[in-house]
Amino acid sequence: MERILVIGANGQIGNELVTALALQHGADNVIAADLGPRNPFAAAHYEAIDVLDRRLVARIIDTYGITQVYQLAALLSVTGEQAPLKAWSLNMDGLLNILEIARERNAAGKPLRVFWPSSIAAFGPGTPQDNTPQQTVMDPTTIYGISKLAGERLCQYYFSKYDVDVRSIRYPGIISYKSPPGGGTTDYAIAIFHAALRGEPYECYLSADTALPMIYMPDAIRATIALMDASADRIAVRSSYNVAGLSFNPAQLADAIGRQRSGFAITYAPDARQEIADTWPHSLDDSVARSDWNWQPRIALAALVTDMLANVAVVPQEVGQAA
Ligand code: AKB
Repeated sequence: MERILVIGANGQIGNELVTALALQHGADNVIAADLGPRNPFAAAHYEAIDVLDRRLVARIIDTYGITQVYQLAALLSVTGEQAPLKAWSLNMDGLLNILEIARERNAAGKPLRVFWPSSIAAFGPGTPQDNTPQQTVMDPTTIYGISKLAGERLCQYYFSKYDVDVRSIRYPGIISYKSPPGGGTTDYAIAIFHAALRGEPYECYLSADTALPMIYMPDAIRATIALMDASADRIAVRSSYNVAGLSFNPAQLADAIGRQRSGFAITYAPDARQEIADTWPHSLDDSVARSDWNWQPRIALAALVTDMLANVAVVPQEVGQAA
């Protein structure tokens, strides 16, 4: 029986992951944790903890007899640029704390399986942008991307040196409707739906032809859980796996929305986020994830648009703007 701790549970991924894990393992076996007060999760347990407090995290892990930790707490690409030192400290020390706890537990014969999210932000201007391979040049330009690349190397290091069973995905931009994203470059692909539902035109902060890899939340959750459920001998990559969902640019997304919401209009006013997006891949080669643990995306663009339009709540202000 697994006992699972999700740190960063109030965030965009954490919120939906907790629900999915509670369905799979039973609500009593999932402990949601974050800085703030509890969200109304399906999980039976909630702990207010700071991932930077290693002693407290270790105590929670012992108290609940945790066997798997998902460490999701992080600052993303846009908010990271606004507070680079805070982003570095949270993104790196948060991961290191969990890896160190896992190392100690391995030594004590109480292994802990760890999930940690990397990102397409770990790539950079020297990376081939089309069908970006699993192994390639990685020269990130944002503090977020640098922390993701360093984190990938830490994951590989703790696996090679201490046999820590750590697993990771390089998430594309994640599109979802249940909770807003928090300060990413790919957030336009959510904000655009809110504008469409308000019946307003959308002013996009990226240019019309800026293609980026994206994934719909149900696919992202499926990939995450499939990777964590795979037997260890299937996991050949201990840094982080490329996982692709779909790939499109703002003009293609606006066109797909326009087919289902006639009259929808988009304008373009690229800002500083354009410079970040210009260094990221257009699309990913995820053949290694497909062959290692049978990854297959399910949701195509038209179906994603239908589902988002049916489920996004109409909110008064746009989400996904840089603060
Ligand atoms: C961001 O835009 O910063 C994130 C990411 C791609 O990791 N969504």
